[in-house]
Amino acid sequence: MSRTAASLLREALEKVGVRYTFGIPGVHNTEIYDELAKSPAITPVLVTHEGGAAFMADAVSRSGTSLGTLVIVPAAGVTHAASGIAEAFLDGIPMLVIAGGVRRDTGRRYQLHEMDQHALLKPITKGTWLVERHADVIPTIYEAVRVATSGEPGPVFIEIPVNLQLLTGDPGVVHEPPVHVVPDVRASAVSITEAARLLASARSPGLFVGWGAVAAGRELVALAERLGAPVSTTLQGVSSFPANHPLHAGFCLGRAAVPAVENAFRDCDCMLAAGTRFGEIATGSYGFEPPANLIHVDINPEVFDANYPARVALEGDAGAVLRRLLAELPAISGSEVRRAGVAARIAADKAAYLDAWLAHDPRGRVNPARFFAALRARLADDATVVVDDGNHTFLAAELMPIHHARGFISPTDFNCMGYCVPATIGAKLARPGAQVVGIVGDGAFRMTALELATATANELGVIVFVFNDGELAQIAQAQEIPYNRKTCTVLGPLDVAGVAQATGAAFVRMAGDVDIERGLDEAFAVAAARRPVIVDVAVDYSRRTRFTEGILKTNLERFDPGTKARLVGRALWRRVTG
Ligand SMILES: Cc1ncc(C[n+]2csc(CCOP(=O)(O)OP(=O)(O)O)c2C)c(N)n1
Ligand SMILES: [Mg+2]
Repeated sequence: MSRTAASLLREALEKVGVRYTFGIPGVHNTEIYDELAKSPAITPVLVTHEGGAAFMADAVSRSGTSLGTLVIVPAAGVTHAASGIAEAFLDGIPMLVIAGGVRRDTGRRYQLHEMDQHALLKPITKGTWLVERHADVIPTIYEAVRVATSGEPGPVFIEIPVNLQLLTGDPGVVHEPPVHVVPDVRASAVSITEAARLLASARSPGLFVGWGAVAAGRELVALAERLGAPVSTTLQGVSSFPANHPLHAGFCLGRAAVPAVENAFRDCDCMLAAGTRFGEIATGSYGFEPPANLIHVDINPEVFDANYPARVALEGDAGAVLRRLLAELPAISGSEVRRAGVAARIAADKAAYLDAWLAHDPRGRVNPARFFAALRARLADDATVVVDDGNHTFLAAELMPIHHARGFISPTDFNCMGYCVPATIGAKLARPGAQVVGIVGDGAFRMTALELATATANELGVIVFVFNDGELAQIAQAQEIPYNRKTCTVLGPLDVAGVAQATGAAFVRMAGDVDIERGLDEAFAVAAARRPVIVDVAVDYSRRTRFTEGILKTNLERFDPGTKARLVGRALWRRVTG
């Protein structure tokens, strides 16, 4: 029977398990929306801006419950969504991007929304497809989903011209989605044995884990315990190892690391890194040197030796490789004693770091450490914390313990401000029964705050904590010493309560430490009643994160002596002249 491409698309999306689509209808996709309205399995979510749609879809995928999907108009919808697509691309997040396309059957030029979408999206997707026949709709979606979810995941793009959506055609034979059997370990047995030998003979082994190992929590815990090794995480991988495990040392490595990591890894002579590319953020601007005995586990072989040479590179799915490694690992004498010593030192260092933060005077404002401690106490272990990009991100990474895999979602390597509010909405849709909170800087909040109207419309009880310091702090702090002036990083006033009123969210103000408990009481009560709430947190940013201090030092030292002298000279001169 002849069918439209819109109905074929709906069937394909249902068969691959899509639960939500995000986007805005236009003349090039209303046939698809009309089909989605009939679907018992898929809810099409109307957003405020396609950029928000892409961040929502990204967060759905990161939550691990279904594949984040966009249904958007060509050209303008695609360019609006591009930031979120690129974030997913650089962070290795699967995403299905479906746009309508201009008619290919009229011979007309200069149609509405006519542009080469494939050229635009090529560098920020794993693949793009233009569907040219009805019979290709379902197989194309299956193939695109395979590409998006295999190897290092990423976004894919499919354009379905509007004439195919409107007109019927031969659907071909409709199959179920194929099951792809991919070897999950490509590393050789010899290299796995070698890695096990290196780890077993190390005096001070350490684990460094990224988002690529987020599904390998059980194996990582087993390995850390067998070795008695401390564990550090990347920013994106904050949730890849439970922070309430005694061997969890904390965030980052080298100069930008928290003290517990700094001490635990000081004498590290063999590092196993899993699911990280050693990117700029992960390494605090490359501010650390791994030991010569570096064992690198990743599903993407391109990352090996890219920034740091690996003694042993193990290609494959992190969980599968680690299971093989555990099977090869001999009994290690003395690892019990090492484990107790490492854990004791980590506990002491974490307590001292927290105490130093709590002792810091927030000058009548909210002490970030006190805020995170109170928030942690309110959250269940399986809660999701979504952040944006800014100083608040690194405060959260250093001070907010995350207990659950996928419980920390951050826009990392594309580092796109504006991510948090829509991603919080996506994460809540993905896991409606879980607590989902966003933490966002006041600068990033302005970019996408109106998306909270989407939360209100969908009765989503999300809490968005706006860390309101009046500045683009992460950049302003970096300007302070070298420039001694804050060009374009001091924000004009914003009536956050007005934003709440405009979007239908509730509003809570937290002006100082004394308001923290009451503010959280109010916010969680509103969220439980399925209404979004904005909490305006008058945060104190006068104490720097270890991350910011570390990267500033690392970057300054990297300059050649002449440049260093010029920059230091300029800073000193400005300090004298004002
Ligand atoms: C789209 C985009 N524009 C600019 C930047 C550069 N940038 C990184 S962090 C930051 C400051 C963010 O300010 P805010 O949201 O207030 O967070 P805070 O640092 O104050 O916590 C800026 C401007 C970026 N990462 N993304
Ligand atoms: Mg700010």
